[in-house]
Amino acid sequence: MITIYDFECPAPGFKTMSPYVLKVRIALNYKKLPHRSVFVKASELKQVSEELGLPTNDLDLDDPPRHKVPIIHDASTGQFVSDSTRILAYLDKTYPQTPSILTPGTEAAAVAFDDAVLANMLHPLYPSIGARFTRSLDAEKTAGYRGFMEKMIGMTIEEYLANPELEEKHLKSAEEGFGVVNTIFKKAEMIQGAGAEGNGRNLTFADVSAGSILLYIRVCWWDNEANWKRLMAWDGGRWARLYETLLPYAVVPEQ
Ligand SMILES: N[C@@H](CCC(=O)N[C@@H](CS)C(=O)NCC(=O)O)C(=O)O
Repeated sequence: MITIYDFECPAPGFKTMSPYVLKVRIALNYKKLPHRSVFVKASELKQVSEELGLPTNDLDLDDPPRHKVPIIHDASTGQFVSDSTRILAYLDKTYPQTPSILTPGTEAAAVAFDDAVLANMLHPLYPSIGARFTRSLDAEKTAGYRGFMEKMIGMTIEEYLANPELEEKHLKSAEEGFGVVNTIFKKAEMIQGAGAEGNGRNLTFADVSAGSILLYIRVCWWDNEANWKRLMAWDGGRWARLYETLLPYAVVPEQ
């Protein structure tokens, strides 16, 4: 049995939200590997990790390294593995009878693609998703998050949301950023040949990487249908199709 450590998700109707944990959840469900989830409050992660003896994430090169989610414990090998991309590689290697996601030898390409997704799809939207997520949930549930967001956008959440031109500017630059990643997918599909996009083929690392960001944005905009509908129409509906493909794999199994 594999145990996956995750943050408690405060948005009503959703159980999980971290884009990095979602990458691993998608892989576990896609591979049909039995697993259980342990949910930890973000504010308690360090203390809980130290109590449970979970290692820090060394791959992010933080100085000093920090405890992060996702991290898994695999009872069948006794191993702890941190960092979403390394976990995907571990699952492919340890369970070779399951469909693979990260082709050996393509780790550098995977890291570069992940970086492109974060820079172009997530970062331009941070102020909007952060502000709306924090505004719509009670202060206790988002403790620590408000201060972080306000420092990043340089004003209070209320000031940001009272200024629709600012959010419009961020949505426009996100649309451009999504366009950059759309072009990467399009070129890959041209190389792969006809029928490369869609449900008919196996999931790729790129699907999981970009899709986990979509699932995260959906949770952050949980009460903001208008922005979500707008995003779903970008790039000829590519993101709507990817979201629909990945949604079934984002489930948290009952335990
Ligand atoms: N590169 C890591 C990033 C993990 C990450 O940043 N996780 C966040 C949650 S979304 C976290 O645990 N943050 C705690 C911290 O930064 O102290 C991965 O892909 O797993």
